[in-house]
Amino acid sequence: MNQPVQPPSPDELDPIEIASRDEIAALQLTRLRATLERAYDNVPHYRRCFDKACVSPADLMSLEDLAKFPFTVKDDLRLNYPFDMFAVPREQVIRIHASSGTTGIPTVVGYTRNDLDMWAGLVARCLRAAGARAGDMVHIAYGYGLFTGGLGLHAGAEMLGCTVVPASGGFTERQVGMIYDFEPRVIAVTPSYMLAIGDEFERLGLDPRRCSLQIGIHGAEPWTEAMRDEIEARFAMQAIDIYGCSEAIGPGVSIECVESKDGLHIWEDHFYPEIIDPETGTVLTDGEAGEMVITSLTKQAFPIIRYRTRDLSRLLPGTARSMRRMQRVTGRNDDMLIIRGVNLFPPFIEEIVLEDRRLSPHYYLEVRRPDRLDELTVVVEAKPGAADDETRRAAGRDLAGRIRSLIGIGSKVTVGEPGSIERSAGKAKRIVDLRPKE
Ligand code: DLL
Repeated sequence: MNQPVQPPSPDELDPIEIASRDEIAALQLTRLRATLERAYDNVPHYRRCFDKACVSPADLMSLEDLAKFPFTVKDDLRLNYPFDMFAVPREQVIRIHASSGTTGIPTVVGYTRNDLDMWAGLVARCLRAAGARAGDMVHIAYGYGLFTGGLGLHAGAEMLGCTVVPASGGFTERQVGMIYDFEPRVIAVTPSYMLAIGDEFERLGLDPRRCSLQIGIHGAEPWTEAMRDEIEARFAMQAIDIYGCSEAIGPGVSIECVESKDGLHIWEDHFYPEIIDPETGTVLTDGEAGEMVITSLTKQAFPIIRYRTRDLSRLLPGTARSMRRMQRVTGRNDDMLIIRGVNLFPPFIEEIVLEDRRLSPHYYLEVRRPDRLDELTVVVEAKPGAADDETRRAAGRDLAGRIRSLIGIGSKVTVGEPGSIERSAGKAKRIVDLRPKE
């Protein structure tokens, strides 16, 4: 049994978390107008794009009018590298974060003092929704540095009044030692690195189920319900999904509430979410699946208008809070593989791998194109009790069979020995694309 975690009582919440939809919408409209004006008046890129699309902030009469405004994509940030997307003089920017991306030019984001306070407040709200409270110890194993994960969680946990252990990623044996000695109640870490920490517990002869952790705050990469079950079973704790991207702010755009764990409540007083058809850009209605687009409502240094995250999700009505939920991200547009015409995201494979008790959740997908046809190899590890050659071969055959019958594609499967796949201390790399570049 996982340890029960008490959710916050209504009087512990920010009033807006349980405000009426009308109140939320009214606040959003005022803030959205101010954000469009701030962007238009202070960021030449937005002024050019709005002018080109023949829209001005005055055209926003309702929230739906946002659809008239142009999207922002990652390349816009690269073209304005490093600081041209800032809406305040650089001297007022007191923090920079950046993500490296795959193309070389990083995308840079900036924060005023107000932005950092607002962000910390939102992350504190997230931690509270996950069941953390003042006085808890929080072990942070997201990377510190230009990545927003470590410092973002750090400031929020401090604001909530927690004892923060800024462990950062890596040195897994030391992580286990600190968890064992300090007895934190909460850990914040990518789901894949949580599993690596679990493996390390076992390698050291310790039972992760008996450790002090009751709440895991997991995000920064796609993961599945099957992975949640695996983490919760191994650590006897609540594994909570947290979402964010640096362009929107970092971690803290949305999180699941511990009492419902039914999708991630988006903090709609600070972000306006839309789901669009990734092909046409049309705004879809709530409930329909598509690409998440985020507009910031309160950021000063780096207002972001209709940012195409490339994350696939859908918007759902509020439950534990009045703010809408987003469904767990099922994948990223740019992580989609098309194998002989079938669209495939790594989480599909993750679910199938985790059905098999002989296989560990450490895996990646290798794609080659030997004869103009894409070929998929799933590289996965056997669990310690199932590592002999024969069991591994049988598990590989079965996995290939399940992939063929559930997804409809042929694949090769390599089942390696336990520990054979390199662990990442941050976001796991799920795709190794060996196809020739076009
Ligand atoms: O990953 C911020 C973050 C840090 C979120 C810690 C949660 C926890 P970036 O490095 O800019 O920022 O990467 C953002 O990561 O567009 C998604 O593709 C992916 N991502 C983030 N959270 C989740 C999640 C941080 N819960 C990109 N589920 C996003 C699936 C996620 N994917």
